[in-house]
Amino acid sequence: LMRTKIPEGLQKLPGPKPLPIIGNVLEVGNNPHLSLTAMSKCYGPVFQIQIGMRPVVVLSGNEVIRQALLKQGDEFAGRPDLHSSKFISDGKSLAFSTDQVGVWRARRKLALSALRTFATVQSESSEYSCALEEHISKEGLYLVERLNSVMKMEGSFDPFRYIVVSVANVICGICFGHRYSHDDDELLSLVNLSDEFGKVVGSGNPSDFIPFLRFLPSKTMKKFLDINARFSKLMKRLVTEHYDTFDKNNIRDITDSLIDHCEDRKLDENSNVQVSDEKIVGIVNDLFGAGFDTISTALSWAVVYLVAYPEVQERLHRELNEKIGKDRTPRLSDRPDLPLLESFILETFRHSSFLPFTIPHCTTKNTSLNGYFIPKDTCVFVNQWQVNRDPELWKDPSSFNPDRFLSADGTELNKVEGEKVLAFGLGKRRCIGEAIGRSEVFLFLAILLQRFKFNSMPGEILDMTPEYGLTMKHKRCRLRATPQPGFEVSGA
Ligand code: HEM
Ligand code: HJJ
Repeated sequence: LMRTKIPEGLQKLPGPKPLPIIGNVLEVGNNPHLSLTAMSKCYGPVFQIQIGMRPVVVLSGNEVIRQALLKQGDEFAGRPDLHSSKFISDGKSLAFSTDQVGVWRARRKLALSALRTFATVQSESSEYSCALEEHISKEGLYLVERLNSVMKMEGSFDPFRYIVVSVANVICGICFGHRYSHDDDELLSLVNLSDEFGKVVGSGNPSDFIPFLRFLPSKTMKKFLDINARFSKLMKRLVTEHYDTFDKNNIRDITDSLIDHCEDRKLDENSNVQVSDEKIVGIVNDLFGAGFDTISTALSWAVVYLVAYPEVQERLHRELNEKIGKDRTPRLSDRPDLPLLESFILETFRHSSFLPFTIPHCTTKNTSLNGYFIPKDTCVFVNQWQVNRDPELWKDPSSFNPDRFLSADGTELNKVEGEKVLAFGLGKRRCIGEAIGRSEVFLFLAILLQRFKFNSMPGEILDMTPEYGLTMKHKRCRLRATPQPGFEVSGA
C-alpha cells in the first residue's frame, strides 16, 4: 500500500518488516527506549517502524535530531493525533493537542510570558532573587522539617511521596497562589498517581495506534481516565475560584494573568488568531501537570543516586560545606560556585534519561531527512535515551560518573559536555519550563544536601530499574535521612 509516491532522489525509510494489523508492536515491547535504541544500531539514525497500522519514524543520534528539530524545525513541529491526547485536558492540552500552528504558537507565547512574570523575573522588592526562589526556599525548608519528623516517627521515608508534594506546592504557588499540606488527601492521591498517567502517554503505547484495543477493558486505561477526570476537576475548581475573586488591579498568579488576557483580547479586534478562553485558561493545566511530574521525578532520581553512590554524596557535602557553610540557606545565585552539584544533576539527567522520548512529534508537510522521504502527518519519536547513552558521544556511557562534566582539576563545569545531555527536547517544541526545572532541581537538592545525609536501609537493595513511561520512575523505596552536623533536631 503506497500512500505517497517517493519523490525522485529520495529513498524509502529502512526498518523492520511489520506484521499485519499489529505492525512491530511485539519488537517494540515494554521498554521502547531499549528496543528502539537497539534497532537504531541496526537500521541507523532514521528508521521507520509500524505501530498497529501506523508508520512511526524514530530519530536517534545527536546530528539527525539536531537536523530535524533545529534546522528543519517547522517541518517537525507538529503533534500527532493520538487516542490518549483526546483525554488530556479534554483534548485542549498545549503540549499534546493537534492545535493548528498559529493557535499553538499564541498559546506557547502566553505560557512562556506567564512563567516569566510569576516565576523567574528578577524581583527587587524582596529578599529573594525571584518568586521561584522564594517558593522553593520555603518549600525546601518545610520538606526538611517534614523529613525530620517522619524519620523520628517511622525511621525511614519514601522519597517520592514527600518530594512530589513539595514540588507540586511550588508550581501550585506560581499557578494558583495556593499551597497544600503534606497530608492533603486530594493532592496526595493525584500527584502520587502520575506514573499511571505516564504509562499511557509514553511514546509507543499500542492503544494510541491500534483502534480495536480501545474496546478491550484495560485497567491502565481506566486509571488514566480517572486521573484525568480528577485532575480536571481540581483544575476547574481552582480556576473557578479565581474567576469569582478576580480583580483586574491585583493579578495574583498565572491563572489571574491568563483570565486577564482573555478580557484584554476581547477588546482587541485585530488579533489574527482566535483562541478560546478555555484554551487560554487551560494552559494552567499543562503548567501544573508538567511542573510537578517532571521535577519530582528528577529529584527523586537524584536522591536515589546519592544513596547508590555514597562517595559522590560525600564529595557533594564537602563542596557545600566549603562554599556555603551552615550559616545560611543556599540560593540560586550559588549555582556557579557548586560545579560538582551541577555535574551531579547533569549526570542524573543523562544516566536516568527519565524522559526517554520527547512528546511525540508529527511532520507538518512532506519532508526528507538523511536522504529518506517522510510524508506529511507522519508520527515521529525522538529518542533522548539513545543520545544520552550513545558510545559515540560518551565515554563509558552506562557508568554513573559526574566527573565527566568537570574540568581535569575538578574546579570548573565543562559547559560544552553539559550541553550534550538531551533532556528538554530541542527547537520549536522544546520545553518551556527548562529554566524553572533546572533551578528547582538545583535549589531543592542544595537545601536537602546541606541538611541531610541520605542512606539506604540496612540489608535493602536499591532497585534502580526504571518503569517505562512519559517520565520513567524508579521503584518506590524506603530511605533514611540523617541530619548533617549543625542541623541536628532538638529533642531527638
Ligand atoms: C515539553 C522536559 C519541566 C512545561 C517538554 C518536553 C520535554 C520536557 C522533553 C518535550 C519536548 C518535545 O516534544 O520535543 C522537561 C524536563 C523538566 C521539565 C526534563 C524538568 C526537569 C517543565 C516545567 C514546565 C514544563 C517545570 C512548566 C512549568 C512544558 C510544556 C511543554 C514541555 C508546556 C510542551 C511544549 C510544547 O509542546 O510546545 N518538557 N520539562 N516542563 N514542557 Fe517540560
Ligand atoms: C499533565 C501528570 C497530568 C497534564 C496536563 C493536562 C503538559 C513531561 C513532558 C512534558 C510536560 C508536558 C505536560 C505533561 C503533562 C499531567 C502530568 C499527571 C494531567 C494533565 C515531556 O502534564 O499525573 O497528570 O492534564
